[in-house]
Amino acid sequence: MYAQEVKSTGKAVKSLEEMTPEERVFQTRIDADIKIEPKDWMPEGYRKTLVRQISQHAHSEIVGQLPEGNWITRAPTLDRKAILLAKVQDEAGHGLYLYCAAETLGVSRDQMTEQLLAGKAKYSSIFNYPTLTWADIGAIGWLVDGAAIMNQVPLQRCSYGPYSRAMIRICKEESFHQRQGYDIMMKLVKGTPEQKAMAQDALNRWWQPSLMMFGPPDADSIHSAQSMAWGIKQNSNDELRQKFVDQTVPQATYLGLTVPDPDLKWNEEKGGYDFGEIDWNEFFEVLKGNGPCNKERMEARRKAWDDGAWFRDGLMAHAEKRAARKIAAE
Ligand code: FAQ
Repeated sequence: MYAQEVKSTGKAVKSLEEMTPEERVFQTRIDADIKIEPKDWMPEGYRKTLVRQISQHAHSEIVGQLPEGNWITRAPTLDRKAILLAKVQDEAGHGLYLYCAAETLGVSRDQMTEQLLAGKAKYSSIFNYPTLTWADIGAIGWLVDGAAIMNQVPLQRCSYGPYSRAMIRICKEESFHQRQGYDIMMKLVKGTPEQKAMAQDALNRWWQPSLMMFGPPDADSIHSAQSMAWGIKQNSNDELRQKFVDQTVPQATYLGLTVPDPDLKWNEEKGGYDFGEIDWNEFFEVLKGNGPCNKERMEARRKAWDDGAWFRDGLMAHAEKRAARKIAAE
């Protein structure tokens, strides 16, 4: 259905008539909601788009451990520490499922990591912001995981089988992440005036960056039309952003917090909130590497890669020895 709608916008998407016979069979399969599996024929552009998106998604999960990792040693109670540890470990796991899904497209994890470290692959803009207080951990769970779920639930229906299956498991875990973040916020708003102020301050700083997670406005989204025609994306960036705002504003009200947007207003006619202009200049600066923590995040990843070299070498040597022993025994 989307393929048809998007094709009508005429944005870099071939009509069925313009396709080669192989492309036509492929597109017809997607339009019939039949999953594409690794050994199936696929257009090179489809493969490249998936490698780009899945690897960026994987890098985001891995880099996304850093802002919260910053608070593991300073969590206010033993329970909060255990919960945060489990959440950060989940994110490592998500990164691994996603790297595995991308590997089915013929790219190795080492290649993907090299692309990240060379600045050729991106990770989500959101992880370039600092976690200054404990309330930021609540705000990340509530808003960042909330935005991630809004974006990822439709990805469970992605046309590429391995990605869609990875997303099913990831979404289950993200729901727990979102609940734990909201729970932190609940505790803070019921605490002292200083704690409530801390929660408000975190919302003030994380609101706009969370809205940016959905990507540039539809008019500037270079990949959306083709990705929607291929059933990789099910919704446009603006559609998901709107759904996120509509879902999250009542949650802020329940917390007794104020969304930092003077233009936020319920629009009866559209059945959703109108909201103020997002600072897209800031978004593109963060993408260019000029966000508050870009350098720190990349340094951490580079150090982890370099420090892990001996371990990767050890694993390879062990695998080679086992393979040689197996051949000798045959
Ligand atoms: N940050 O044409 P579009 C998480 C880039 S996981 C950085 O609209 P597309 C879990 C985009 O890559 C969060 N770059 O692109 C967690 C493209 O540049 P390129 C990650 C961005 O792909 C929670 C250019 O702008 N989630 O949070 C961003 O159709 C808590 C033009 O954009 C995913 O990756 C951005 N926000 O749509 C972990 C979900 N937005 O590649 C720890 C999967 C756009 O040509 C703690 N990805 N760009 O150089 C997607 O759904 C899509 O890729 C979008 C972007 C929606 C992100």
